[in-house]
Amino acid sequence: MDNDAKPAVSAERAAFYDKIDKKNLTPLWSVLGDLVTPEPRSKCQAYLWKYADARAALLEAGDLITAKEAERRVLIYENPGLRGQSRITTSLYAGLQLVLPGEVAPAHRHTQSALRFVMEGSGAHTTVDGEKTTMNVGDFVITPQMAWHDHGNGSDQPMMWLDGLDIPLIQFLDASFAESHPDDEQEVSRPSGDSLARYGANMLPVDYAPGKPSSPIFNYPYERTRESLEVMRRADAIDPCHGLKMKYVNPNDGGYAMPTIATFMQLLPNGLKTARYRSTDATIFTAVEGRGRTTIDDQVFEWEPQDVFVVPSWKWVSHEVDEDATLFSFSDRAVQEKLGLWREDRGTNQ
Ligand code: 1HN
Repeated sequence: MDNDAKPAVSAERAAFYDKIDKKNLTPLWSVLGDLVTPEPRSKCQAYLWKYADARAALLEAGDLITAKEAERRVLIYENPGLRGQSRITTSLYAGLQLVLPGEVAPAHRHTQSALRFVMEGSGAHTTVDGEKTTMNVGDFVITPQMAWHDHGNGSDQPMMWLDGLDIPLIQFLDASFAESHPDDEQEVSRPSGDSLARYGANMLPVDYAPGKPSSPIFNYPYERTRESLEVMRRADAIDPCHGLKMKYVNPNDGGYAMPTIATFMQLLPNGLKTARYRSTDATIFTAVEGRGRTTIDDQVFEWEPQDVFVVPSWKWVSHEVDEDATLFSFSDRAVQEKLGLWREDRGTNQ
């Protein structure tokens, strides 16, 4: 299993393989080394997309198609190692979405879970299961599986956010269901801020019984996240691999906000150079504040706010900053942990 040599193909074996191929049979010994590898060998590549490039292309798309006609006006971040598959990693999808002033992205729902991470603009909204949430830069908003959701922009500025969905995972499982709402915008049935007040104040309604696998909180505002990190830095030792890193949690059970996608925010204080680290969850990062450099194996990627970069499974990663920086990230760690597959290596044995 840990050597790549395949059994030699004699004329007799080749003839046999051809013969059984017609019956849709294949010898395991020809493919075993690619199926069960001693460690992850991903086609996913380390890569960085400059925000300025993606933003300019998306604004151009804004002149070509409306949000309504497109259903969602999004440019997909396609991993260069996985072109044509609408994937940023093998298990996750990411895109940059634009909603122009006055537009509506019509209501629909699907089995795929989605996150929004706001890149630019303020005052646009998304309505999820009857609650309207206003979005501001750095806010992390979730759309749980089969939750009705539509977006609108009543502000006078273009609104752009990073979408993250578990599309490849659901595709792999052949479990995709989707439907359009009869109306472009669903009816609002709960006041704005209701879910945050009810479930996001370190309390829960006394007789509340969680019924769904995702967090009942739809919007985790950046202001609160940032404040937590700022207070923590006064007392906490800075982790050599992560700086100060928090995970977004589901108040029902302390797990991740969604069953398939884990999300994080970390503060890298000015001057920090993190120790190298690797884990089995390929991770998508975007900077909110500050500039820095991330080394992935031997490649160096320089980033600034709103750039998006991806670290493949089991590649060594370290970050370096010359000013305070905050990084949002997401991965399939939520799935891997449930399956007992997630591994990390803090570099201490090398
Ligand atoms: C979706 O529903 C949204 O609601 C964005 O904003 C991107 C990509 C594929 C499938 C559904 C959204 C999507 C999507």
